[in-house]
Amino acid sequence: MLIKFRKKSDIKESALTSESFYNNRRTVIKGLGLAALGLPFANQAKAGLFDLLSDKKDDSDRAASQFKRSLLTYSKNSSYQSLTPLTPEKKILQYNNFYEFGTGKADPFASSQQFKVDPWSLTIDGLVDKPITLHYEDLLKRFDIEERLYRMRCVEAWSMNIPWLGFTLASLIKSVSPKSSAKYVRFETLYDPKQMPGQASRRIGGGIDYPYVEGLRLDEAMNPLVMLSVGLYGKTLAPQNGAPIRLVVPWKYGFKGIKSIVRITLTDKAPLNTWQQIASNEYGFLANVNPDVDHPRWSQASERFIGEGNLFSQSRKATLPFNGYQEEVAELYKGIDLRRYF
Ligand SMILES: Nc1nc2c(c(=O)[nH]1)N[C@H]1C(S)=C(S)[C@@H](COP(=O)(O)O)O[C@H]1N2
Ligand SMILES: [Mo]
Repeated sequence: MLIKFRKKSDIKESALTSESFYNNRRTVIKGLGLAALGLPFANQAKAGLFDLLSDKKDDSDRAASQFKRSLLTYSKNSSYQSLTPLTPEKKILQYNNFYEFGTGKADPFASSQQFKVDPWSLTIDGLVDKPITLHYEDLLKRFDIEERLYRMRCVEAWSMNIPWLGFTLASLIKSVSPKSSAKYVRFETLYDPKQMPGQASRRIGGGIDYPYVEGLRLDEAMNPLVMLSVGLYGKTLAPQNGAPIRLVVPWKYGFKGIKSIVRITLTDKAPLNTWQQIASNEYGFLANVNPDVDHPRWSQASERFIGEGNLFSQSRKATLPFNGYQEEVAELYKGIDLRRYF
């Protein structure tokens, strides 16, 4: 994906490039290289790739060194249970974008298994009457956790169906009593270069200025589809998926789903989100899934669905307006030119 990052002009050329054979080949080479050196995560990096190519079964060595996920108690939200087929758990865990842990799809799994999520503090502040800081236990206990099956569509034109566990962002925002001047919500990922190799090195982290930032309009944030997720497939999140808490906005491109959040700030100005900052001609603020507006370097009309089967047997399907959530959200964008505000 991103190889060398020196100047801003390089970033525009190669940032968030469609995952490609080039990228996969590079991962193979890297995986084998690590194995040859006998580095601790060599097997993980290599296994992650082999799994994608061959659907190989888990090996217990690797399982033992993995981050431990706990079972969660939750209810199934009956309005969002019918999505099929689900993406296999293993692929959700091993094919990721989380540049703080490296830009390759297998990097986040390979280099995040020692990530510390407890203790954790999430602060909600800004234009609110009752700012609060939630600790790790509060994230899992303060709100009733429900399961919803959602489509996820990455801007790179691949997609997954994921059984998320979490609660609505609206319930959290209501609990802090927003002031009438609040118009936007700004989200920020943990900044901890000691734990996140991509923050310590611009090469590893794809040339991004960290911390990763995202944003929503307040009315978007209050839409009942928007979740703060604390888990998937019945268990707490793994680091590579954004443990302990990440955003899920199913009608927007995946990069809006900011991971490992430490701060949520209500503001009166639109936050400059990370990918817009890197290449505003390619990635906007709204970032609604839209098959009619192509990325400058590739079509957004269809997507590769990651399901059972390997890289070579996965098929393409048509991309849906608002990723299939048109009925719930089209109203939010009435009168807005979605070609201009992409
Ligand atoms: N902090 C942070 N959040 C992030 C990213 C990232 O690099 N850093 N990548 C985004 C992108 S591009 C996508 S597609 C999704 C991927 O989520 P997943 O790996 O859990 O499927 O996370 C998003 N959230
Ligand atoms: Mo993405």
